[in-house]
Amino acid sequence: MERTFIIIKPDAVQRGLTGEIIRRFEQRGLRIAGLKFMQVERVLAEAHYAVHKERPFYKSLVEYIISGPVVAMVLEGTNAVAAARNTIGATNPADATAGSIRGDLGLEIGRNLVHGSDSVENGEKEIALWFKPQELVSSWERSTDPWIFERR
Ligand code: IDP
Ligand code: MG
Repeated sequence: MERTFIIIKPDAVQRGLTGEIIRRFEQRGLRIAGLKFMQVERVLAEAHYAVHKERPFYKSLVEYIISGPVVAMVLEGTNAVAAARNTIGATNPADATAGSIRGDLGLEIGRNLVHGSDSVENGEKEIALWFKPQELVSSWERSTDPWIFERR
């Protein structure tokens, strides 16, 4: 089962949107495999966003992610990476379509509410960075699974 890594960022937590955002992923059919509420340490934020190190927004991005607690999540399901990215919407909420999390709940790129992995490979790397193996409940049997995943 494909897995993806999600962060409910500090702005979303502060705005009381944690439940609303989890609801959208659950209703999409994605299954929770890991979930924790945490204050992110600077070293972890820097490692997570290392690919953006040379970008002008890197410093403010790290400050944003450590500015308050976040919810870190692992979701699994068919095409979990692409499904979650579509549910999240475009990076800039100004460009995100209505119906997506960013399109419905945000206005600015620097306050875009959620992170979602951009590939299966990066997803696995991010999961390993953020979660210990024993913190994950992978491939558990959800009673609705046969109504969401067609097994052929
Ligand atoms: P993504 O979150 O949609 O994958 P990335 O390009 O990976 O977008 O950028 C990571 C994060 O960096 C974005 O979610 C956003 O919070 C922030 N970011 C990206 N581009 C800009 C920018 O031009 N200005 C300010 N923040 C940005
Ligand atoms: Mg990204």
